[in-house]
Amino acid sequence: MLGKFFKKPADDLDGRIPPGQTLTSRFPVLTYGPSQHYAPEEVVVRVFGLAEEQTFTWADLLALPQTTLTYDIHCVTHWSKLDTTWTGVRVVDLMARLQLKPGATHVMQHSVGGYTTNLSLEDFTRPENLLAHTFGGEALTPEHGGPLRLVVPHLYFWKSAKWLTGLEFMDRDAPGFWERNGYHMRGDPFAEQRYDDD
Ligand SMILES: Nc1nc2c(c(=O)[nH]1)N[C@H]1C(S)=C(S)[C@@H](COP(=O)(O)O)O[C@H]1N2
Ligand SMILES: [Mo]
Repeated sequence: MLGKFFKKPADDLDGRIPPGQTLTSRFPVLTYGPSQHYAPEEVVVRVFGLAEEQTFTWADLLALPQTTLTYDIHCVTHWSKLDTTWTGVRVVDLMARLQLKPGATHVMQHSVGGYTTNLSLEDFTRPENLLAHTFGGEALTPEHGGPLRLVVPHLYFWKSAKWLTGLEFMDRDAPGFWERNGYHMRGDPFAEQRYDDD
């Protein structure tokens, strides 16, 4: 069959590119303030708030199951990148080690440098979400959030904190850094939830 030698027709992408987005093959860096630079051995993710307090070091995280997944990412600044491949600990595999307290409905991601971003537990516990340390088979670079970042691909990419240091479980939704500055509380790219009046 000749067909298999041809590239997929462009219309195979139907449904993958959210409204208002343009494809890029580059990987733009978007950071408010400076990139953070530190060694993997310095990584600590602290779980607090409405969960039994726990900390995960780099070694603790590497001892958990490691998963590699490929998916598309979408930035609110109108770029989308298809088929990005990430390796790390699935959020659901981390969650299996946590003890949430009654009433927990949301989580705030905290980063080195003070960046924060909020998610509902429903959005946080999707099976594809990763605490990622590897991108495209290589250690995640500092500019892109290495040694460790979250990746929540079904929402705009500001919902994926780079340089993750904390997961704070909460009994209500609360705005993180960009959400306090006018971005949408949820940020679904397919619904174009860019700003809080969208
Ligand atoms: N700690 C931290 N995480 C962050 C940001 C940031 O400024 N600081 N920017 C967010 C935004 S707006 C986007 S689009 C993505 C960009 O990730 P990238 O630089 O790897 O493309 O990271 C998100 N996570
Ligand atoms: Mo962004």
